[in-house]
Formats: sequence, structure tokens, C-alpha cells
Amino acid sequence: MAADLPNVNELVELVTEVGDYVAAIKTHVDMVEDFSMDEWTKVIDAAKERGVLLFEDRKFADIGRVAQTQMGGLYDIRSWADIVTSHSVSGPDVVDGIAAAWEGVERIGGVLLLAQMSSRENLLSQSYAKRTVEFGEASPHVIGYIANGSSSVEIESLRSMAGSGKLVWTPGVSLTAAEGVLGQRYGNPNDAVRAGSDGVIVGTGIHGSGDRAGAAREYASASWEALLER
Ligand code: S5P
Repeated sequence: MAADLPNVNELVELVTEVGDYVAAIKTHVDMVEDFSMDEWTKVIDAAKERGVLLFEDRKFADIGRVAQTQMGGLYDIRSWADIVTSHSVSGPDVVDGIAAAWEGVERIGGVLLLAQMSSRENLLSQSYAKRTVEFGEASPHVIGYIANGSSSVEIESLRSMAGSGKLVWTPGVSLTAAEGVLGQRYGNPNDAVRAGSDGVIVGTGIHGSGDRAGAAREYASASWEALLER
């Protein structure tokens, strides 16, 4: 689930409420207004307590050496994230930079490469996705790809390029909305899973709901039923 909330206590509450129904909590640590490493420990502990992976959606996009240092810095992503996202626009070495950062603190984690996006008019073409999958194939650190959850056609295409050896996770899904703000597009989680998604990434559909645990349960059961149909 995408925990796009601006402060630590709200994040801890959310993890506590929905932790039983999700596999991973996706964060944007740079949107947290009261961030300090001490405070952030509360989020890490809440996730650990519930056996939920922490997934920082950093969308790295720089040269390998810089990505390596960006895994440290104020947020010290390398010390707590189990998964991070990265663009592939700068070539394959960005992934090695990320992996080197984890190695430097004697941790290991997985990278999800953005092969597609859910936002309208994005520039990630089919040939870009294909090259991205080739980078992923060549790297043991790449555990899978982000695909466009709003389009079954695009998910199917990515799944056929990726085969069954890597994950396909899809943001841009909602049980209620067809369109989000500022160009976000949504598809149905059931359609996304049937088209080949292994995990739906839900933000507003859960954290924007009046009953967040109930919403998380609903998305979990919608994707599970779809998986049984696949
Ligand atoms: O193409 C993308 C890739 C990502 S990782 N489109 C996305 O929306 N995301 C992320 O998924 C985005 O950063 C946000 O955290 C989440 C979708 O949130 P929602 O509120 O629209 O469900």
C-alpha cells in the first residue's frame, strides 16, 4: 500500500491499522514533514512488528555513484528500506549503486524498476519498457518492475516481457475512482491482477478511506480472488 502521509504518527497509525492486510508499506520519506531518524524508527518498528516490508518509492534516476550516496544522507534509506524503486533512464548502473549502498551497511534489498507509469502522457514507451526488462534480467538486485495498473493491455505486455521470474507491481488502481488528480489514471485491481500484476499498489483508495482497515481488506480480497481466477 502507498502510505502517502505527511507525518510520522499518522504513518504509524496507518501501518497499525492496515498491517494485517498488506505485504509492504510504500513510503515517500521526503514528504514527511517531521522526519528525523529517531522519529522514523517508530515507522520501522511498526512495520517490523506486523511483518510488513518497507518499500521506499525513491525513484532513483542518477548515475550509479550518486544513487549510492543518495541511499544514505538524511533519510538513510539503505538502513531501513527492504525495497526501493528506481528509474532505468540513466542505464543499468543505478541499480549497482543502490546495491552497493545496501552492501555498505551489510543489508540486502530489492529494486523495482519503473518499466511503465500510470500518469497520463508519460514518456515510458514500449521500447523503453523492453530495455528496462533487459536491465532487470541482467541484475540479481532487480526483483521486478512497476507497471501501469490503469491499463490491462500494458500490464499484459509487461508480464509477457518479464516472464514469471520477476515481480510486476502496479500502482494506479482503485475500486472506486476512474481518474485521480493531476493526471493519475486508475484501473480496477481485479483487472490488473488478471492481466498479470503480482501486487497492487493502493494509495488514496486506502489512506483516503473512512475505514482504512476495511478498505485494505477489500483490496486484499479483490486481488486474491483475481489471482485465483488467473
Ligand atoms: O507510475 C506510477 C508509479 C508509482 S510508484 N504511478 C504511481 O502512482 N506510483 C505511486 O503509486 C505514486 O508515487 C503513489 O505513491 C502511488 C499511487 O497513489 P494513489 O493515491 O494514486 O493510489
